[in-house]
Amino acid sequence: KGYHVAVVGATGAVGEQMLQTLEKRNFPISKLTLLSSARSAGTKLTFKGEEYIVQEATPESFEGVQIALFSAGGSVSLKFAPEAVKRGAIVIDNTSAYRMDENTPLVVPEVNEDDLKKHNGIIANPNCSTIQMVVALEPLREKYGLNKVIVSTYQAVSGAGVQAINELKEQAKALLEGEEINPQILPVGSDEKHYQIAFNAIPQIDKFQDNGYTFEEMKMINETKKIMHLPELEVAATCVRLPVATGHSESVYVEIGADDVSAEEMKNLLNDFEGVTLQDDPSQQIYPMPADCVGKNDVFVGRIRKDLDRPNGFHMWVVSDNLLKGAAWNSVQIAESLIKLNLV
Ligand code: 11C
Repeated sequence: KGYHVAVVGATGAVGEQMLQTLEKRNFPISKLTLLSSARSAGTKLTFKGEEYIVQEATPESFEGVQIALFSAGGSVSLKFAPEAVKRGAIVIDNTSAYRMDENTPLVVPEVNEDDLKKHNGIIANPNCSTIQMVVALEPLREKYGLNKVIVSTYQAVSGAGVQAINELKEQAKALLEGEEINPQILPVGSDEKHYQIAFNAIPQIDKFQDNGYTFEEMKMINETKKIMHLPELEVAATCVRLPVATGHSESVYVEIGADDVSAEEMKNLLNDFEGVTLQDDPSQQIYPMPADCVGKNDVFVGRIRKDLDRPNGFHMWVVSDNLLKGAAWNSVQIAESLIKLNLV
């Protein structure tokens, strides 16, 4: 017994991790359909030792599909997610297309699994940098309440896709060999200017909005309020791209609703929370780093300390594999929750 599952965007950086995660979790699949844009159609992929040929997505591709995992860009989701729903599928969409739609739940199972019950066919998977932050914030919200969050991110290039990973590798090699580079992809493929990412830091992820924040920063702000059901929460974000292949890091400053909490209590609280691995022992130089988190599903938290001026202020360092908890694993986890809650 299993479900007819479709993966849309199967050849992308996230699609690859979706297939690996479905395989690792032994997700109950009776039939698997792999879809992509016309450009990648025909690619051969292996799942559980069997070869599959990726097909170009059309409305008819979703005939009989029960669970459709989308990760092929917002325009593909806008075009095909309604077609999949029309044919009876539940869509878990890993793009920003439906995240802020008020009829679409935006879900991180550790935080707001119950929102799945209100779905109308589409469930949105949040932005990677938002997901890892809300997992680290949720135990604090539950116990003390949250007043304010200020986050600065240190994000990996895989968030911008396979081409960005290749751009980092090619630039690093070229620069080490004293050759010229010709940036084409980062910070944003469709923007006018492109900058060196190897041996650099770029304080722009996604396009600038009229308010001076980038779209990535606004995603972190708006999605956090929606997922946590805290429309009044004060949130500010600065998002920066680093020459790291995979694993987003975040420096998070948070003000909670209590003044008398020690760093030790905070560490215990986070340590006990499902989905969090605490790595915090300055005496042994233990703290999370992206290189250690690649391939793991958890959110890693360390460097927890009280603010020196504000009695309710805390600082922490939050790292996770952006392609797993930030994307593929959170999507598959949503699918597992849907099965557990009898919603599929
Ligand atoms: C990045 N966070 O690191 C982006 C990628 O809205 O799902 C994820 C884009 C999204 O570039």
